[in-house]
Amino acid sequence: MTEIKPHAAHWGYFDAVVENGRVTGVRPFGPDPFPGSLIESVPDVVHAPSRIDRPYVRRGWLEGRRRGHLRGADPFVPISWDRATRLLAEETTRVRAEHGATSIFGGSYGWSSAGRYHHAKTQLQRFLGLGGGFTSSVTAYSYATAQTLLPHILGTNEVLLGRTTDWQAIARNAKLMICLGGLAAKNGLVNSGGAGKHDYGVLMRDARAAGVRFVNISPFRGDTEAELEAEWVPIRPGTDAALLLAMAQVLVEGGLEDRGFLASHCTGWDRLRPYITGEADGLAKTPDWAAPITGIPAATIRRLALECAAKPTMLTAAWSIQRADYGEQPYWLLIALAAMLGSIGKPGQGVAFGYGSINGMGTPRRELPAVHSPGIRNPVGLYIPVARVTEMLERPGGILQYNGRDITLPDIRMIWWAGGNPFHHHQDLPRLQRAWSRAETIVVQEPWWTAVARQADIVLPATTTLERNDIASSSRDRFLRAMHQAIPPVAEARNDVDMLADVAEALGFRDRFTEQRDEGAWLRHIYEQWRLTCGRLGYEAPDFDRFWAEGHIEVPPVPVGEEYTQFAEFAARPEDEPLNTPSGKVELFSETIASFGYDDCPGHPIWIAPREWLGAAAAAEHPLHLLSFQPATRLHGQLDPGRVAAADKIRGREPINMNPADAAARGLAEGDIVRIFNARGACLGGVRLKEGMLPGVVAMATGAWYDPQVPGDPDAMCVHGNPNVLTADIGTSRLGQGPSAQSCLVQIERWEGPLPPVTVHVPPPVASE
Ligand SMILES: Nc1nc2c(c(=O)[nH]1)N[C@H]1C(S)=C(S)[C@@H](COP(=O)(O)OP(=O)(O)OC[C@H]3O[C@@H](n4cnc5c(=O)[nH]c(N)nc54)[C@H](O)[C@@H]3O)O[C@H]1N2
Ligand SMILES: Nc1nc2c(c(=O)[nH]1)N[C@H]1C(S)=C(S)[C@@H](COP(=O)(O)OP(=O)(O)OC[C@H]3O[C@@H](n4cnc5c(=O)[nH]c(N)nc54)[C@H](O)[C@@H]3O)O[C@H]1N2
Ligand SMILES: [Mo]
Repeated sequence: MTEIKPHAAHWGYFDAVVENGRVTGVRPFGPDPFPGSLIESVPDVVHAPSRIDRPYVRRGWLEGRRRGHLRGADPFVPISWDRATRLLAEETTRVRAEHGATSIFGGSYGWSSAGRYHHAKTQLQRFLGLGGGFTSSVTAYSYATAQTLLPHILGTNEVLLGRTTDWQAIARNAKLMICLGGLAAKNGLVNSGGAGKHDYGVLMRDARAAGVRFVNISPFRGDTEAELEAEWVPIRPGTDAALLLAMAQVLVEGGLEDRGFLASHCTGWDRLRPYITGEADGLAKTPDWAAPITGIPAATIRRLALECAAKPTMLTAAWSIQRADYGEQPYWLLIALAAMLGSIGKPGQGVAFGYGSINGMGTPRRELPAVHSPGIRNPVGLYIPVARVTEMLERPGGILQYNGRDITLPDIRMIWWAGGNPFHHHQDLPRLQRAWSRAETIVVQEPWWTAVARQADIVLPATTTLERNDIASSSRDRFLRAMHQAIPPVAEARNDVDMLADVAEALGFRDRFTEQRDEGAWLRHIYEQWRLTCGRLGYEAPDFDRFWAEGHIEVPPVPVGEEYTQFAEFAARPEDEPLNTPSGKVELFSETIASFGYDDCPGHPIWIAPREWLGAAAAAEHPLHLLSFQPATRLHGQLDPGRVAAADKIRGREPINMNPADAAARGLAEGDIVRIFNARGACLGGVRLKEGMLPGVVAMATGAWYDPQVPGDPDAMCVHGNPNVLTADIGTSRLGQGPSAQSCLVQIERWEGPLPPVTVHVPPPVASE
């Protein structure tokens, strides 16, 4: 018997085809003009050999090898759910009693699933919060640096997360769009909370058709698709701040800056201007100064600056630009450039971040919230900026400076992770693995034997979304999806909520955790809460039963012509509609940031050479700049066991994009297996030649599951191609403390040895007690 079940994922809505209790296929969601290929991997991953079939405990943990012991090599002992529940209740009680609530790290960063109720991290944090508290984390790997910076400068993070000036406004008003990092088509395959309509590509092509000229400023030509007919301006990674300063200098030299706007809408121009002209430090930031830094000819810099001043211009940067050393600076300077052009708040102009980073940025939409899961109360106020996890483990009792605060780092004894994979997402994995060993007990909830599950002491098998009912929803998407359970749980997998509810019961707070609602009652509850809010905002959503039966809701589109420009009110009436900054204006100099006294992020934006870049002395030994970008064939590590990711690999290894000249200089050809290395680590990859890569720059997608040749050895090579064995783990600055994955130098050589097998897609060794 064949059944069709409505469902959704971060990579799109789909119908699951179910035969005899198995997902055997998918069908794209009707209204989606471009469903993308990622849904094709769904049946493969749901029934993958790497699914975790039952709870396990690391044998070394049972034998007392805990704090100080490197994880990843010991076999796992299968245990019952009852025993797992008992162990977890005992361990949380013991750790809290002996070391206090802050010794449990529950930051648990990660994308988890699109379903808003069974959201693993949210449920884990509710559980840990109700149980007495935990050390948490703030900000996201995606844009941590900007999230911390932008409230100081523009008083909002909407310019980063949405709602931003929409594509309709850009198409109708702008004539030029400058895109740092391009507008990569593959990034639009995805949206957090699900994409009902992948209209990202359609919208930018419409803008092109309406006459917007695109400029792709990026080391990679492929960061804009051919239809946009963009001018490609190759730039050395990590040097965007220098380019923007030189464009600013051209404007000042020509008297082209909008002095009226700078006076009425900005503060601090008097501090930034002398830095640009060189009056402050004796170094004018001219195009001739920037040319050798950026690799962009001075004439091109000058031409671009003059064109911006002559035409209605939208400025944007990909989120990747701030996931790099001193990533605060290019973002702040892009805002400064928009301020100098006086374009902030003008129809379809100004500045916003991430049009090329995710589906739904700039999609015309009403201001409606997303359905969200129940809230979290953490009685412990302690948190770290998300990407400082290794440092937290390494330096208990130490001070971490962050955004004007001094955070005393906790002594972590227990790590509990659900819905994220630090052995995918974190930088310098060899260093993380060493720091990770400081915990006494590590708990991981995962559907698959990913690297983080292999680095755990207690492994809890979670269901996938196909095995439960849920609601997919995102404020960046006009659709809402009923996710119907398609199949029974695979093997002994259980829902995250249910496993936590059982531990809560053993600890005496089950009813407070579940609020005595089951899955059905929770879905009805969070939906009806959302419907109430929508009603107040002027949208009448159908009741829950109708929504559930029909499988989705489409919120009516914004009428054509009703375009949205962010900051329009502020631009028109700065006195009455001030920004939420200390001055009420755009802060080109921030007294607040200056007061922190950070030399790595002073009071106005500056050029600081990255620690690792092509201009650094270290480039002599490791002469290639490695960019690690978001994969076209997966969502991070998710879907890696699926057919789409497998088809793209080279002899099972992640491809590394290289300019043919860099390959030839090393005697390499398309399809060769190479070893990519630096002082931090090494991995294998497969050569893919790309004419559109700036020479000296190589690029590898994230997400091939970390597969050390010797499990448990932090110095072992990853045989599969996870770039995070190579990346540096340093906060962008003391302000943002974001990840700086994009600042990374490497060398590449042919792999001469026999090709080690990739073993990470089958379960690790199992043993008896
Ligand atoms: N070098 C480098 N590193 C990067 C980046 C980069 O550009 N370069 N980008 C960074 C960015 S922007 C991000 S957002 C991060 C992403 O990092 P993550 O969000 O940690 O990556 P995912 O692979 O999506 O991890 C989600 C995990 O949740 C699991 N999961 C899925 N559904 C469920 C569920 O229902 N229950 C439970 N318990 N688990 C579930 C999946 O199996 C998966 O292992 O990576 C960061 N890392
Ligand atoms: N298919 C797919 N889509 C995704 C994701 C996924 O895993 N798969 N992940 C999603 C997530 S969590 C996020 S945060 C977003 C991230 O969105 P982004 O951060 O925008 O994505 P990236 O692919 O890391 O970077 C975009 C491009 O920036 C360019 N770039 C890198 N460094 C520099 C630099 O120094 N200067 C300039 N000018 N350009 C540079 C690179 O060539 C790269 O291709 O993507 C989302 N979209
Ligand atoms: Mo992200």
